Amino acid sequence: MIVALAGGVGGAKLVDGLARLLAPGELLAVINTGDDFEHLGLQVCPDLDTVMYTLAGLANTETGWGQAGESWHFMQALEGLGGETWFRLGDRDLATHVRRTQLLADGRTLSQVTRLLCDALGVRHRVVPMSDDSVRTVVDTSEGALPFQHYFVQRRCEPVLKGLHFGGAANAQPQSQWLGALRDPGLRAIVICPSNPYLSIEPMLAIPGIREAIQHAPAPVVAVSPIVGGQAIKGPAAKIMRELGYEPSALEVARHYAGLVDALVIDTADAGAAQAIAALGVHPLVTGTVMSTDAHREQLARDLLAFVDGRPRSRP
Ligand code: FO1
Repeated sequence: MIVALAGGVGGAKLVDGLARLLAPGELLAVINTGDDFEHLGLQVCPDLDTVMYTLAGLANTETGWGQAGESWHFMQALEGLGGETWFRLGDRDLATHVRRTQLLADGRTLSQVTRLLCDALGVRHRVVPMSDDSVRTVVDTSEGALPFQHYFVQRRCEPVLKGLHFGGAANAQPQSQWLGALRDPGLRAIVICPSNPYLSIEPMLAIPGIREAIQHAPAPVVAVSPIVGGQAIKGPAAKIMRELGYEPSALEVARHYAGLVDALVIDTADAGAAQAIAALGVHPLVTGTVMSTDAHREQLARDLLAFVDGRPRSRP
């Protein structure tokens, strides 16, 4: 079993690459829910939806969120009624939020709802939230504390980021399949996908018991750097790293994950950092990590699986 931790568009692409190589029973995609929020009375789960739409072949690859080929009648009509339209909800995407909100209101867990939505969209691989409990990322900025989507979308990440906290994480239980997989002797590897370490992966690690479960897992842990050549492929990772006082580089990502991972996959553009990364006790795996095509997604997944199968865990 491969357990892949992901959030956002970069993570979804690697999950897709892994899903193209692995049978549904061989992959568990665990998704960040810190970005979730209630909006217009709807429960919105952006990272779960990005992965689900990506695996269903419905994702809008230009924006990295929502569905391709959307219509926007709901947004236009809502604007005419004076409603909030800063968070763009396409007509098909809206159906997902309405259906999820209804199923949750009927008492189902987020895991059960996600499975029902995946089944309806023909997604056979397992996609689960990091927890069925509420965890909400709050961004401490120069303008005070902002709920994640207000920072990320409404303010377009402009306020200077001072810090992050994950409301509810301390009382959240890890999703049951995830915890079980981390303890399973048949675990093949844990993959930390090229998502924003601070925004998408940290909320998962903030859930009690998760860091320890990963550290004691009977399999190699490999992360993929979301920073290539000092830049994030998409999203505010580089800006956030600078505002947190870190230089946006693959080496800094290695420092961030050192102690938790056996290896870090870096792009050929960052091959010069390999020695310094190795000096941290993190094995550098240099390959192409920019996934512009489906073939790139599959190739990165293939390189990663070849690496993990050839290398037992080496962390202390
Ligand atoms: N991101 C934006 O920058 N603008 C939007 O209007 C927007 C709408 C949206 C609707 C549904 C959804 O699932 C995601 C949406 N996102 C939007 C992206 C979202 O903020 C991010 O995907 C994650 O929260 C960060 O990875």
